[in-house]
Amino acid sequence: MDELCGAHCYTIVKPLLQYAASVRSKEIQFNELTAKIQSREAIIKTLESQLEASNSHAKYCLTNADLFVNKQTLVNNIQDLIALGKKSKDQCSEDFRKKDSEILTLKSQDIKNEIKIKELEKRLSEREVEVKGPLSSSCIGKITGIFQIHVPGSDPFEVACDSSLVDSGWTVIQRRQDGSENFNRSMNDYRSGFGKLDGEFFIGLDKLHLLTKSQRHELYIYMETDNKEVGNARYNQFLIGGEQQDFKILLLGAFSGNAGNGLADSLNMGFSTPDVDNDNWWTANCAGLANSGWWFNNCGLSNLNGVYKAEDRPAYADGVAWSVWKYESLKFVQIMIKPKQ
Ligand SMILES: [Ca+2]
Repeated sequence: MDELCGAHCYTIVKPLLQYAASVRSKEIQFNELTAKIQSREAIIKTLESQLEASNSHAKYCLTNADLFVNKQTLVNNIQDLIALGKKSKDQCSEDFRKKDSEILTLKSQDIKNEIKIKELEKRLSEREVEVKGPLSSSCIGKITGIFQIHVPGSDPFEVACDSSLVDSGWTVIQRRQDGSENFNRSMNDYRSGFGKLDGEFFIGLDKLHLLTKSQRHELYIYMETDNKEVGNARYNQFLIGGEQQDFKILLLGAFSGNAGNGLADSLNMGFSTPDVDNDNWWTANCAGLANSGWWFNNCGLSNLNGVYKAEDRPAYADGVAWSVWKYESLKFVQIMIKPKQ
């Protein structure tokens, strides 16, 4: 080059040539570097690919593991349930045994309680007797109303007490007031009694016998006419015999009152009904003619169980009669007894 260019040329060209040589060297270096980079990039891609593959595998493995865990959990749960079921069954049997035992205990307790209740009721009843005294045998001390009394020879029974019509303590044995009750009845009905204690009724010959036999009684008959006239007949003794004596009036004692002694010929007479003739009329039955039950003689001066006459009240043979006082069928009658004090 020195020969071709001489000194002058050399001075100019030499730096250019040196530069070109330098550029070539750089190009080589660049190419080498580029190749290196490409190689690295290829490696990176391979690695990335491997990594992805690895991730995918890991995921698959993870899913399987999860499934395994889930399956195991399910198996465990089922085993738990089976165990629980078995335990429950055993527990239930045990519970049933316990319940049976408890029921038996309760039943036993219940029986004990029942006995205790009965004992307490008995003591309460005794206490009531202590406080109130024994069940009353009459209406003495009672206000007007329905009360239970006890008379020897009978279970306690209810009676109508009247403490307002005359004075206090009367036991009502018969009442007529509106014709609501039929008094044309058999001896059986008159023996056991009929009607309503707060309305029209007859107490019954059996009770009347027991009451008047239990202690000495007096008799009061209260009567009202259609014109509101008031009559009374009072007897200071009253005793009715038993069935074997045909429920005969055994005692009447002394009479007092403004209505006359309508029972004068009934003393010592048995009770007659349409089906049982105990009267003194040999050829007929007064009770059958009067459609009533009463202590008829031949036939007599009274018939307070006669047929109730609602409007027209002449004293027909079968009316509610106390003929020694009024010759008409009465509007209101109340027959009462009271122990003598
Ligand atoms: Ca007769």
